[in-house]
Amino acid sequence: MIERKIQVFFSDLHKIHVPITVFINGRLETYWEVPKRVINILEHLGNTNLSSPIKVETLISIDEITKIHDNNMINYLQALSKSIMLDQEYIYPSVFAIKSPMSRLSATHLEGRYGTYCFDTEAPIGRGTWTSVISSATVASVAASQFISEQLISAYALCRPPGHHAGSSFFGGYCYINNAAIAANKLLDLGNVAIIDLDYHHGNGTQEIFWQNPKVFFGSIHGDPQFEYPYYSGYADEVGGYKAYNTNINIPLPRHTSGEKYLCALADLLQSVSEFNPASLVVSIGFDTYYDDPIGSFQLTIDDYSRIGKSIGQLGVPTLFVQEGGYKASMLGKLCESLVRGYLAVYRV
Ligand code: SP5
Ligand code: ZN
Repeated sequence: MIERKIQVFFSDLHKIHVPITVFINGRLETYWEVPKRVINILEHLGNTNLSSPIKVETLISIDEITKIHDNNMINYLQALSKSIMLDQEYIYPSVFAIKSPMSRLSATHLEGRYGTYCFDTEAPIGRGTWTSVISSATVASVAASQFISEQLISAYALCRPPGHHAGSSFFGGYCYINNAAIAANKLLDLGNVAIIDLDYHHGNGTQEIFWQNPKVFFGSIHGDPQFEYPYYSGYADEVGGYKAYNTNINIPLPRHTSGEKYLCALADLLQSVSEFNPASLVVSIGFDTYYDDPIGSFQLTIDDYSRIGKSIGQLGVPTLFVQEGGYKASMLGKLCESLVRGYLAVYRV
């Protein structure tokens, strides 16, 4: 019997990004995107025979990031984060550069300029944010590099903060840099790449980044933006730019979607992935589809993640999982294990 393991990559530097609150509807609410999310997954996997996680100690250069993101936005993120004192609280944007002809889209005041790039009040910045964000992108990048060099059939980038709401020149929704996009861009060395986004929220950033790229397929299953964040994208009629027509698929689902309904949607999406015939697959994995997640509304159970893993594994395409959301921190290890076991159980070379 072949030993079936998954190569997991992580960094400890995520721990210095610790916002406490998020500003929604005039209230300061709990910031669910916490260090314990990654700590729980690592601890849990450590107690299984599924992986010997690799700690990433380096940081990629800004040049690596600006292959995906606008140079000005990245320099701004760094400058703003570094301008914050060690003992200072996290800061939030309060003025947003909407698309009015009167809008000077890039203000000059450092804090005032926050709303040039950030589209909501859910991506606070503190002193540690920059380093954490770069470490998260590095985890994705190193995972993709080793995936290529060691011809892995699976790997797991345990990224934090998440990335799928960050686009080429915008960020928000707990995300700053798009880790999955950085990984996918590297994986293009192997041939066309498919990204499927299984976070509860639409991957608006990833969709935007590859909108005109016919070599990268993007498909997302998520809470319908008619009622769910991020509201402004994720509708079924978004099928890709004119250079990449029909390489983008959105499957919005209603509140309270069951595991059974979710798996039907996933089967449809995977059929399209299969037709695209990618050399590799990136799965933006969010566990905020779990029934007990504090912000999601879907009804998935622990066993459903094993079924998701199996459906993905049956494709037979080497797969890099990239961690996105999922906020029931104490359950994330178990949900992750279920997904990975499902995938490894059925994958055939
Ligand atoms: C990466 C990711 O999953 N980002 C998610 C950003 C979601 N922001 C919307 C949060 C709204 C929380 N509302 C909570 C209502 C609970 N009853
Ligand atoms: Zn999410």
